[in-house]
Amino acid sequence: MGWSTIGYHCADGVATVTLNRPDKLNSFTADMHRDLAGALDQAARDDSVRALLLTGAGRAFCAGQDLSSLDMTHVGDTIEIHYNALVRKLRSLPKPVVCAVNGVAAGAGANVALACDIVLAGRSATFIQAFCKIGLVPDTGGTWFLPRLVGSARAGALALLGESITAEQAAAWGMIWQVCDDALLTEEAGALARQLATQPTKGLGLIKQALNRSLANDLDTQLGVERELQVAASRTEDCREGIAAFLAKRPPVFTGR
Ligand code: T3D
Repeated sequence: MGWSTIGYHCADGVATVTLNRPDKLNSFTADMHRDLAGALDQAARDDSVRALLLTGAGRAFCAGQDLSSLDMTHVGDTIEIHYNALVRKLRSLPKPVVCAVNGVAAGAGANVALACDIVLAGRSATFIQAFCKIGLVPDTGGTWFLPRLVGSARAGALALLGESITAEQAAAWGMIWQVCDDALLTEEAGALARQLATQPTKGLGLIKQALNRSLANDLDTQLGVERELQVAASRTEDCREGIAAFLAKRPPVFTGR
């Protein structure tokens, strides 16, 4: 597929996407954005892919924008075409996205992780809203995700101070799902993604949609959303299989349809 900055590997229903510029801590260039977008599109199209695992090569997850290739004359375009598009792709992918944060996640790198559905981090990983240190504003959804995940007080301090927090702190604050020993991160994140890949994929995609929409809705509107999405879920083959298996007291076999 010719993606020089991204690793892409499919097995057991899981597409593993690896940010692969380890010498520059997997920081984003325009090429890496294009490669990552291509990989996400490929995973979205491929029905045999039923979960996605995003991680980084080497000692970092991602250090955000590659500052040596930042184009100061087209910042708005870069944000819209690359970073905003990436967040939208991750959020709207109708399959679960697990993020394995294997090291430092800084700037847009931290917020890419927060845009994923379930975030695991190695114990030595750190999260840094590095933007304020160079006179920039958190992007890649950071100002939207952070207050919702950790509350305004912590979001404010993280964004204004740009201090590094540990994976354990991030988990304690509800910013991420779990911390794993570094040596076990790949195995545990892989097992989680493989488990998700055996589940009712369409139903999981609809759950993502419901949670995304809830963040902008009042309760009454959201009850309507749940009704709409439950009707869609109830019409899937996997829903029929789940109920039949329960009633027959046997394990379900979900196909993702
Ligand atoms: O238009 C637009 O694109 C705007 C969008 C902006 C989105 C953003 O993400 S802005 C925020 C950009 N990111 C940062 O400000 C973080 C910069 N990096 C760091 O603060 C530190 O590197 C880390 C805290 C992430 C890690 O520190 P440390 O001490 O573990 O590693 P290091 O020695 O600083 O970095 C190792 C190498 O990676 C080094 O290269 P060298 O000297 O070995 O050749 C370093 O320059 C390079 N590197 C790290 N981060 C970046 C980078 N190179 C380019 N861009 C980076 N972001």
